[in-house]
Amino acid sequence: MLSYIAIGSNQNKPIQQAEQAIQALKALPNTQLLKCSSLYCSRPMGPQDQPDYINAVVELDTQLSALHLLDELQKIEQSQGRIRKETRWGPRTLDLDIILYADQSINSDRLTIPHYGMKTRAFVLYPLFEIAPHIKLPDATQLSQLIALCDKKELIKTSDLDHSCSADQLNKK
Ligand code: PH2
Ligand code: MG
Ligand code: MG
Repeated sequence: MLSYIAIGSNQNKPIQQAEQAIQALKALPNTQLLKCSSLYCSRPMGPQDQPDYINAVVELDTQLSALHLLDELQKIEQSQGRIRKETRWGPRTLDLDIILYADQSINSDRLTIPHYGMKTRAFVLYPLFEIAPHIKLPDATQLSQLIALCDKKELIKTSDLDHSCSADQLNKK
């Protein structure tokens, strides 16, 4: 099954966290990592008193079920020091979200697929569009339609970070 995973980090060297997560995703059982977007830097959604985020999206081809994949992603989050807190949209060393799993719609206690926020979040849509510009959601919405409606805001590829960027961004390098 093709599945797309959104990676996010804003703690403890986020670029390294994202790169380490990509290596861990490559090593998942019965799974191949087919594509990987650039890393992007963005302002935090939610509480503003937290560092900028690094985000990316990868494409997996996996034989794991969606729930088994979720178990594996949570193991990776934990191995990279994720501590679950009550604060909604608060800082985290690593967040791995299944945004799409084949053409399935899933609504269970543990899993909502497509990911509930993906349709409006630039830091998910643009990295996804980079690696899968022609995909559709289970409800037949084209990704390109969502992109057309979504402001890119201050989403910057980390490879484009330069002297004009904030100290906060440069600290992540
Ligand atoms: N994740 C959050 C909260 N806010 N902001 C950005 N820019 N990127 C994220 O991945 C993100 C966020 C909690 O999951
Ligand atoms: Mg998330
Ligand atoms: Mg999550």
